[in-house]
Amino acid sequence: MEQTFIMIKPDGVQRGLVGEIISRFEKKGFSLKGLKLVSVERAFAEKHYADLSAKPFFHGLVEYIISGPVVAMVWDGKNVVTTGRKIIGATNPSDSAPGTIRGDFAIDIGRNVIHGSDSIESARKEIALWFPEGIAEWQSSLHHWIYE
Ligand code: YYY
Ligand code: MG
Repeated sequence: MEQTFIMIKPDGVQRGLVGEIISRFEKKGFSLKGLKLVSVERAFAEKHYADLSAKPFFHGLVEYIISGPVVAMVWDGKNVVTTGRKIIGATNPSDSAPGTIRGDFAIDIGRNVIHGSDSIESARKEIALWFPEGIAEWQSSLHHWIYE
């Protein structure tokens, strides 16, 4: 089954959105395979966002990500990368549809609450970066009530 890396950013943690966000992925039917609260260092945040290092917002983005603890997660399920991005909503909360996490809980692009991998390949890289210790191996006993 497919996996994605989801991170609740420092604003999401500070605003008490951790339970709400986990709940949305759980209720959809996805399975939690990794979970930790971590404060990351600058070099680590720069590595996570390395693809964006030439962007004018890169410095501010890194400052934001290291400004407090984040919740790093791995979620597992059919099409979880694409569906996870849909649950999260568009990058700029001004464009995120109501019903999405960013659409419901964010206003500014630089405080958009959550990160989700944008492809299977970046999910693989991000999971390896954030969970070098590996992730849990288990299958929900509800599996056959969720998948046909
Ligand atoms: O994958 P996603 O988070 O939706 O957007 P990215 O294009 O990967 O950018 C990462 C992160 O950077 C975004 O969530 C907010 C921030 N950002 C920004 O502050 N200003 C922009 N113009 C674009 C992105
Ligand atoms: Mg991205």
